Amino acid sequence: MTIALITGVTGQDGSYLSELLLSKDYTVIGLHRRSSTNNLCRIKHLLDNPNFRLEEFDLTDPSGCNRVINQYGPQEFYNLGAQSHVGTSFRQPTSTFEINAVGVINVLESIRNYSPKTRFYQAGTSEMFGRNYVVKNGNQCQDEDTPMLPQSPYGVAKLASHHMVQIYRSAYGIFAGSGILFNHESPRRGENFVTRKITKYIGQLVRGKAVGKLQLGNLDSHRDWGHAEDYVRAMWLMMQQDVPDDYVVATGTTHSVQEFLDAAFSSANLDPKEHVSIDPDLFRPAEVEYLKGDATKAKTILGWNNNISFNQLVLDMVESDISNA
Ligand code: NAP
Ligand code: G4F
Repeated sequence: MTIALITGVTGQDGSYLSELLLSKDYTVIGLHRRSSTNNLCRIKHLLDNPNFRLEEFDLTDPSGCNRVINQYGPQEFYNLGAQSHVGTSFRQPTSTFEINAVGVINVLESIRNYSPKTRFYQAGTSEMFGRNYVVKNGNQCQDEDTPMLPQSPYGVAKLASHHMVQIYRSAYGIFAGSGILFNHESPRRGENFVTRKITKYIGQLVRGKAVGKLQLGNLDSHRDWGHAEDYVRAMWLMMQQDVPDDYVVATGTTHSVQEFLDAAFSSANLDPKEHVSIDPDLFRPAEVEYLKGDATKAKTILGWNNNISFNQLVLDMVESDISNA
């Protein structure tokens, strides 16, 4: 049986990736931080699966990294753990860097020293591009060759780890690759990301439980939003190749936050103008204005495709939040 270790198993992507790997008969070791409250809600349906096990782990603890790598000698290691909120990274730059950059070095060092055949996936991000884009056939977009100029402490930390992955690949021959994933959402998305914040509020509104108006920040930025279920498939495909590499994973379409807001409210027959107000405190000190990925390389080499459209994604999230409100 193939053994995979997954950091960030309690998060959105960790839960979908665990399901995917279990469906492929992997043994999945979910690495999670000790918490004073129960944060296993996204994976509670997996806890009785005999091929799924949890181990306590923190990316900032090198000896713990050594312990799990030594204990399991996994074929694949998916590093999805991160302080993943861009806004928070402006308020907590040091811990964001510790987790998202130094934490990655901790894992790479453990693999290099104790299990050099382990294949390593790093959760890279379109946030690394910052304000940069290229123009292809008259289209503004980002691909693997677009220069990276991050605009947040989160983006800087992720770019540092992106470079580290490339160093461990070229200097030590480790099978390591970064997925440069553009925004991906789902009903399991954290509640303080803009899409889920909107759909959760709609659920409360429909059920008569909303308190006050929905407070939002910048509605003009554009994101390339896909569905997390589609994106974890790309992670797995990357680890099955003969040669490790980095890949952009994106839908190739972009929408403003305003467009997501309008689509979500209209799917519930509601008008956002009556329910939304702008809070200047929610604007970031620096913003990534425009993201639209070109995933040609992932489509050509990995055979990856996104199956779930923007409208289906919006509907999936709104319906789930109405059912669960
Ligand atoms: P998420 O839902 O916020 O999950 C993050 C996970 O990281 C949680 O399980 C969290 O554990 C864990 N974590 C945080 N600090 C840790 C530490 N010190 N040690 C070990 N684990 C730690 O994020 P996601 O949306 O699933 O994203 C997964 C990864 O992809 C992240 O690295 C993110 O930066 C990256 N990414 C996401 C997107 C996106 O649009 N979703 C796009 C590009 C890249 P707790 O439950 O204990 O907090
Ligand atoms: O939903 P967001 O917080 O996602 P953001 O900043 O794009 O980051 C996400 O995607 C990255 C990939 O590019 C990941 F690496 C990262 O881990 C995370 O998953 O914000 C999206 C946009 C921003 O422009 C933000 O300024 O929405 C704008 N926004 C407007 N009002 C808001 C809000 N964002 C949040 N979180 N909350 C608001 O009230």
